[in-house]
Amino acid sequence: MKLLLIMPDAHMHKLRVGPWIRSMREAPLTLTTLAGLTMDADITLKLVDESVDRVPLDYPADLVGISVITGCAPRAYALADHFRGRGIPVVLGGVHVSVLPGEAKQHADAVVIGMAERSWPRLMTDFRAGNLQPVYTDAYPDDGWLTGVPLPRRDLQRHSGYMAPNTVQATRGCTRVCDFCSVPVMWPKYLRRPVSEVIRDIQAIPGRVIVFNDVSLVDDVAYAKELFTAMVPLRKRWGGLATTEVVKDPELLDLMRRSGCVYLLLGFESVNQSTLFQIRKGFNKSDNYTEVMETLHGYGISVQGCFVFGFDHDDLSVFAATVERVNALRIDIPRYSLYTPYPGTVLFKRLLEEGRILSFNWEDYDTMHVVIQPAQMTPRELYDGFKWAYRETFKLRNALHRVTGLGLRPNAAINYIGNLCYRIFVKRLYHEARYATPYSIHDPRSLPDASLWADAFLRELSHEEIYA
Ligand code: B12
Ligand code: SF4
Repeated sequence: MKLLLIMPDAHMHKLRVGPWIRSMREAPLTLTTLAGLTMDADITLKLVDESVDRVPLDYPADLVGISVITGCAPRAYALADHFRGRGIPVVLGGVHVSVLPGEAKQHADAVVIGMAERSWPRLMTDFRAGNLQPVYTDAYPDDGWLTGVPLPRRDLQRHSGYMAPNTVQATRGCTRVCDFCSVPVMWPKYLRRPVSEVIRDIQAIPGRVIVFNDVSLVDDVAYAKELFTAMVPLRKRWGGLATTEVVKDPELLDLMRRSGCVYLLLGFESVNQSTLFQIRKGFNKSDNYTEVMETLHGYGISVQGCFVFGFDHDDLSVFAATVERVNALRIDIPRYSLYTPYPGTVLFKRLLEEGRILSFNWEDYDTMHVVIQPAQMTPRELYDGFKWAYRETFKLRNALHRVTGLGLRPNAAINYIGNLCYRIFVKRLYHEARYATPYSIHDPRSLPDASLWADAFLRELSHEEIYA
C-alpha cells in the first residue's frame, strides 16, 4: 500500500531560486509524526512538504493525507480535489480542519478532528478493512500527559531543505488564551510528554542544533526545569518559543543556558499596555521589555521578537512607535504580523459579530494580509504602515544597530542570517504580486458580501453540521 502525506505550501517562508527550494524556517513535525504513527511494515510512505518540495500530482497513492492550517486551506482543498478526481481517497487533518470540519469534509473522504495520536492508527485499520469513516476524533488525555508518541520519521523528511531540520516537541498547547491564537482552540489542554521520551527523541538526532516546536515550552516551569536539567549532558544548542515571563526565574534561565539555549521567539505583540490587556495578554508588561531583552542577552540568548499591527487601540502612530522601540530594545530579529482572526478564536467570533471581517479567503490568513476592518485606520493604511515598518526595521543601519550595538555577541551568526532572511522577505513584500493588495478583493467571499457568511461560520464552529 502506498500512502502519500502532504503539507501544502506556505509561501512567505519559502525561498525559490530556479529549481532550488528552501524553507527559511524550522521543519514541521506534523508529517513525520503521522509517519511514525503508521506502523504497518507493508506501507510505503512518501512525505511531501510543499515548502521544500513539489507535490507529485501523478503519484500512484492508495490513500492521501493532507495537513491543513488556515492560510494553506485553499491549496490543501485544491490538492484534495485533484487526488479525489483521480479516484484516490483523501483524509484531511490539522488545525483548520479541526475548527471547520464541515468545510473540509466537502473536499475529503474523511476528516480527523484534533490530535491524531490515537485516531490515525484507528483510521488506517478502518481504511485497510474497507471501512473508512467520515469523521475521526480523539479525546485529550485527562491527566495532562501525552505518552507513547513514537519517534518522528525524520529519515523520510527532506533534510537539506530547512533552515532548522531537527525539530522536537515536548509539550502541546498553552495555558493562556490570547484572543487571536488558534492554539487554545486546537489544544484545549496543556499536554506534556514524559521527559524520558523527549530525551529519547533528542538523542536520536545526530546534529548538535535542535529547535523546539512547542508554542510555550516553559508554561509549566517545574516540567521545563526537569527537561532542561536532563538535556544538560546532551550538549545541544537549541531554540524555542517562550513568553516574556521567562525572565522572572533565574534558576530556569540558568538551566536554559546550561542546556544550550541560544535563541527564543517571544510574542511581545504590542508596545501599548492597553492593547495587551484587550487581547488577553496582560501578562506581557510593556514597561518591562527592556529588562526582558537585557536579561536574555545577558544569558547569551538571541531574541526573535514578534509584534502585531491592527489592534483596536492602534492608530497611525503605532508603526513608527513600534519600530523605534524595536531598535531601542535591540531585538535581534524582529517580526511583524497583521492582527488575523483565525476561525474559532475569541477574536474571530468578536469580529464576526461586529461585521468587521473583510475576507474569508483563507489564503489571506497568513498574517501578511489585512482581513479585518481596523478600528482607527483604513485597511490600506494598515497594510502600508505594516510594510513600511518592515522596510524601516530591516534597513541596514537599523539591523546593524540592533545586531552589533552591544559588540559581537555569541550568536552573531543566528542574528545575521535571521536579518538577512527578513531583508529578502521585505523585497518580496514590495515586489511580489500576492502582497500588492491588503486582501484578495476578487474572492467571492470578500466584501461587500462578507457579512452574509458570518451566520454560516458561527453554525459551522458549533460543529452542528459535521455531527448531523
Ligand atoms: C512548524 C510550524 C510552521 C511551519 C509549517 C506549517 C505547518 N503547516 O504546520 C511554517 C514555518 C511554514 C509555518 C508557517 C506559519 N504558521 Co505555523 N506553526 C508551526 C508550529 C510551530 C509547529 C507545527 C508542528 O510541527 N506541530 C507538531 C505536530 C505534531 O502537530 P500538528 O501539526 O498540530 O499535527 C497534529 C494534529 O493537528 C493532527 N494533524 C495535523 N495534520 C494532519 C493531517 C492528517 C491527514 C491527519 C490525519 C492528522 C493531522 O495530527 C498531528 C498529531 O496529533 C505550529 C504550532 C504547533 N506547535 O503546532 C504553528 C502553527 C501551525 N502556525 C500557525 C501560523 C499562524 C503560522 C503562520 C501564519 C505564521 C506566520 N506569520 O508566518 C504561517 C502560515 C503561513 C501560511 N501561508 O499559512 C498557527 C496556525 C493557525 C491556523 N489556524 O492556521 C499555529 C498552530 C501556531 C499558532 N500560534 O497558532 N508554521
Ligand atoms: S499567543 Fe502564545 S501565549 Fe498566547 S495563547 Fe497563543 S501560544 Fe499561548
